[in-house]
Amino acid sequence: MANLRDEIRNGLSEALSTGDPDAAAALTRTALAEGVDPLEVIQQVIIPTLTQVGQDFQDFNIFLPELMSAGEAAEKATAILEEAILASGQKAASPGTVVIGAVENDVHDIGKNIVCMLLRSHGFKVIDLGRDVSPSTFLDAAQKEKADIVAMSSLMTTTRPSTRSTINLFKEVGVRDQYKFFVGGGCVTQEWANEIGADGYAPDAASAVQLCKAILAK
Ligand code: B12
Repeated sequence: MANLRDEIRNGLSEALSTGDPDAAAALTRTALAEGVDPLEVIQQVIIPTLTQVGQDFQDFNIFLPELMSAGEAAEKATAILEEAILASGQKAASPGTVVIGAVENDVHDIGKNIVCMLLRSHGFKVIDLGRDVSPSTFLDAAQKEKADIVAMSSLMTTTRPSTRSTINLFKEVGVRDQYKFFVGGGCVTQEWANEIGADGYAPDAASAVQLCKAILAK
């Protein structure tokens, strides 16, 4: 795999932070055409740039319109990277079925989408429920799809409690033990996972795949 050139790294980072989806798409395609590993683009450019954008938003250096256009540019770049990752993925027998979504009231889905694409590229059957997913939607999908794992993404302190209410709903109907529950996303930690009785937490998409594989191997 080729190295990511500084010119592309800086250009893509600039395109994301200024919210230029066309430039972001063009630079992402150039990186792929030069043989750069799509995961490298995610880890070296997309995640650090969005982290900085989030910090700038929090510090009032930028406002909602800028945050939104950065999000749109990042969505465009990750969609191109997703195609590349899926195209190169080996089609092995599925290790299991994962039902995944961004929890109720949370519309952040860039990170969840990266988790989905990596799980798919490792052969998992992934049922992506999208964003703002209610506890009952998680429950219905897990039962219908006979899922092994229910994975919840939460990016905001205000939506984090939905991870707990989702697990609680499964408990109330007496099916909690039929599934493994994983949580992730910016505002979630291992401590939070322990507190709500989830089976695991992962800080990034690559470790989410390892977590899913490890739990199903048990
Ligand atoms: C882009 C963005 C947006 C975009 C989202 C576009 C989209 N389609 O996702 C838009 C503009 C829509 C948006 C809106 C808002 N946002 Co916003 N947003 C961000 C930003 C800058 C980046 C998020 C992101 O994509 N990160 C990159 C991805 C790759 O990282 P990630 O999501 O963490 O995912 C990785 C891991 O966490 C893990 N992972 C993720 N999910 C899962 C799930 C499982 C099961 C596992 C195991 C692992 C895992 O793997 C991923 C890949 O490695 C963050 C800042 C930040 N630091 O996160 C703020 C941020 C999350 N937003 C914030 C806020 C406040 C908002 C708004 C309320 C703003 C407003 N006033 O309207 C709205 C809320 C909308 C809603 N109801 O959800 C705050 C939340 C603060 C808080 N304390 O909770 C943040 C932290 C910014 C800040 N510092 O203030 N936002």
